[in-house]
Amino acid sequence: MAGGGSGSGTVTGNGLNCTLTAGTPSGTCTATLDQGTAVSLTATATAGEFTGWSDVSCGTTSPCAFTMTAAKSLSATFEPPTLTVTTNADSGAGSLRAAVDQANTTPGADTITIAVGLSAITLTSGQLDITGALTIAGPAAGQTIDGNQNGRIFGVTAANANLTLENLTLTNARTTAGRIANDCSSSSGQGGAVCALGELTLTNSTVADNTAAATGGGVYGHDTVSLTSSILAGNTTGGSPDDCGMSSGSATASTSLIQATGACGVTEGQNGNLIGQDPLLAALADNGCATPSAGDGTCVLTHALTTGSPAIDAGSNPNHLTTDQRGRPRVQDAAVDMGAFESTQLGLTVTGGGKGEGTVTGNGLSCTLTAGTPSGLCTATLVEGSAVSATAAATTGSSFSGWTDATCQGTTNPCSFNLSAATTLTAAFGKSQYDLTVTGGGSGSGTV
Ligand SMILES: [Ca+2]
Ligand SMILES: [Ca+2]
Repeated sequence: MAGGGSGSGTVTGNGLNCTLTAGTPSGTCTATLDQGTAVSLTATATAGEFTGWSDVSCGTTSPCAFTMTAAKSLSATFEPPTLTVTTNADSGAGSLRAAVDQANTTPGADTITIAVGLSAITLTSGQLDITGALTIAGPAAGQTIDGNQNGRIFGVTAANANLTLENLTLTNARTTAGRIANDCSSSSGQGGAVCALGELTLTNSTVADNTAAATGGGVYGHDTVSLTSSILAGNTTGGSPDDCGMSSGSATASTSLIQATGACGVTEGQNGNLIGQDPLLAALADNGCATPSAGDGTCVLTHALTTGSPAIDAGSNPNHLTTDQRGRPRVQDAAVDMGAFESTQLGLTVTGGGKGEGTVTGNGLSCTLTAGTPSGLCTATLVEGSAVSATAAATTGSSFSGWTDATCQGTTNPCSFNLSAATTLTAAFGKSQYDLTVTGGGSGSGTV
């Protein structure tokens, strides 16, 4: 017998009692049988599922039955259990904590996927210990994991374990203990959101607004830390910016942004990295999503990129994700954005009306309208959801007649709204009008 797949199981029958663990056989995996023996082999998954025999005549049928007519080698493939998070509860069936526990006790590498339609997962009973090889990702959408100011989010507590995070936001985690060398248990304080004794890989993820008491406000690595198209920003230690720390060595990063300078030894400009720049993340909020929660209609909470963020269109998409963590298209505008959130750029355009002259300013606009003809900065590109505040002001000799578009009407300034689609504003200015009166003097008569 031989094995395939990354799961585990047993094959029994005709004297065989073979255990297959991630493709490696142990136990009694060979039997010597007489010509013409009727063989019947049963495959049983230890965890996960049996996905088939190498012998096409048996396919996925168990037991696999055949007659010995020659030496025969057969392999059985087992895949690990599918671990899907179906609730945003801290613990219990379908929770991320339960999935991590199952991954830890299942031999071999595991992948946890998170169902769509969950609002943020908020941890209320402390960090999730990782003791094996684990990937946490969303099948179609990512997720936000909120540390609730109540401990770290992930502790990779075994040096031979590793953790890969894809399309996730980690926020609001806080450690309060001091640094303990080579310890990522909840007793130690290095790494506000993640402390990893083993390898840590972040792809298309955002780690923001976490706090460590010791060092590495966002993440702390003892082995290797690899960042791809990810954002570490707004994380602190002792009130000072501190996004990334390592016990030794340096992180590898590409198309990633780390706000704190010097973090993890990554330098500005290499591999498309942006170091020491503010990604202009908005506060954690419901920024809409493709699949709101069936329960209360809310969406996963996200840190939106705001207008002018250097992370916009500066990322990469190594896993060919089709959606961001809101379930919106992962690639919008020129390229994928860094981090877990993909922004949508919308145009804001100003046109004029009337015979007079005036200006419209705000949100990067500096537009002059002369008898309805625009000049200057009359278009701006803003992130969807931006708060627009545009002010119309007449120049001397003109008066503001009002906004005359679908979004704003009347003479109220500023014209304020949240940008949800490409929008054109129209400001009308009239020429001032003055009374000219002629009166007469003397006792004669004439014309003017
Ligand atoms: Ca495992
Ligand atoms: Ca983009």
